[in-house]
Amino acid sequence: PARKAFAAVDLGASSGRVMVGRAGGGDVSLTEVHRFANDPVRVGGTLHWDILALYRGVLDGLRAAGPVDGIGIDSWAVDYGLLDASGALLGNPVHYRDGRTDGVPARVAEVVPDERLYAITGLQKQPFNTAYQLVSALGTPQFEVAQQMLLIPDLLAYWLTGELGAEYTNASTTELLDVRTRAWSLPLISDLGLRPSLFPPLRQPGSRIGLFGETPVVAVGSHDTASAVVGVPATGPGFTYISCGTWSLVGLELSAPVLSEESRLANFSNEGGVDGTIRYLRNVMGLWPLQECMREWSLSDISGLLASAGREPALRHVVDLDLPVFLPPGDMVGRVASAAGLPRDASPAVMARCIVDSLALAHRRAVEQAQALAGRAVDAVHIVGGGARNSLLCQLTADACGLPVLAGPVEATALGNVLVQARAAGAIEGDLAALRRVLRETQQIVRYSPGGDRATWRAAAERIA
Ligand code: LRH
Repeated sequence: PARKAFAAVDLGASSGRVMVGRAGGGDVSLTEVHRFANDPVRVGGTLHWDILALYRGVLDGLRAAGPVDGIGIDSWAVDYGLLDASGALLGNPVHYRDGRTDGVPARVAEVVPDERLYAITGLQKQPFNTAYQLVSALGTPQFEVAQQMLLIPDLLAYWLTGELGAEYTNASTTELLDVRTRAWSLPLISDLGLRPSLFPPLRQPGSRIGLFGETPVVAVGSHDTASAVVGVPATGPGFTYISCGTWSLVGLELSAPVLSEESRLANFSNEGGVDGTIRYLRNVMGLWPLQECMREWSLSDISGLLASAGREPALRHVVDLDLPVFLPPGDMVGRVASAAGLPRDASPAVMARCIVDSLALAHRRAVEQAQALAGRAVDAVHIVGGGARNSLLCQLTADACGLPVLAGPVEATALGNVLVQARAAGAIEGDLAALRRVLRETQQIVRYSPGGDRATWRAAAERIA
């Protein structure tokens, strides 16, 4: 098939980019054409996304991309905008790290017990799930007049095309979708006191949304993690992935959800993947604590910091990064130091070492739990996303898990976005295995063999158990 060009819009928690991917036959390549900051803004005590600045970044990027055969948009999950009856946006979307959902999960559990919520949705319990955000908005003037709820990529696609819809993989993170029927759960929506008419019809990755000018806008795995999992260059089903950036999303690709009580208690999520797969994964705190510490130290050179962290003794200070105390922004240095028993003015190298060691331990725990809960053994761990560039973290994750780590591509999300568009446009053919073969043949992948002492890692893992 002839090569075609696609624009991949990929919005992350700290920046957005527009990439142009060229794909055809057995080849895919990417060029970044525009990158812009994503700086949240606190207004009236609430942390918001600056959605119009993001939309401007998207428009500038699409202009820089020039003529393309398609446009696909992905972003972080769970957050949304509300539209009024005329289609106008009601207020700025709220950031999922805002505190407005404090106490909401407990209140919801009195109406819909956690066991029932998990049996229906299969979703991890996170205070920022869309369901909890919407419940926290109940009764506000804005919510009273809202007619439609659009997740972030669906909102941007609506502005580009005028078409309303909810892409399935991202909708699966709302905690309002039935994991078995893969449709909105109307009983759950009404038990939560929400109006079913808020939720637009679902659309599947690969379907056409509409036109922006003359260019088709195509639904991709619009949840960034869904696109990242498409972008994992795995050979068979026996792999674990870690989509590592602000978050580490650690898990398996399955054909059916795991809904056991053990799975619920371990807070594993069954999110919707491309081609009907289930992304069985756990949210691990990821590079967020390190990014926040760097912001507080006014440090921007991560490779220098990691080099000095690499010279610090291993596993001296470890913390359980999955504790909810690390979720919100603000005084991350103080919170990590106090959890680690370090002085607040410990050197950045010591603190960074503590965070990276702790993240490797959190990866180990999630990799082991995923296998045990799903009853599937794996022989390799794929790290994709920005974290694949962090060789200290990749090596420590290999050591901690006792498994080889295959690192790369860094741009798995944009590649997954482009591959799904390319397949819909007929430029590439085949199932996920075929798409991944293209990645193995074209992308750089670095292998880290497990080293270190098993007993030392086991003992360290017990310190955060
Ligand atoms: C990663 C991510 C993750 C969600 C979180 C809100 O960017 O989409 O999968 O849990 O953001």
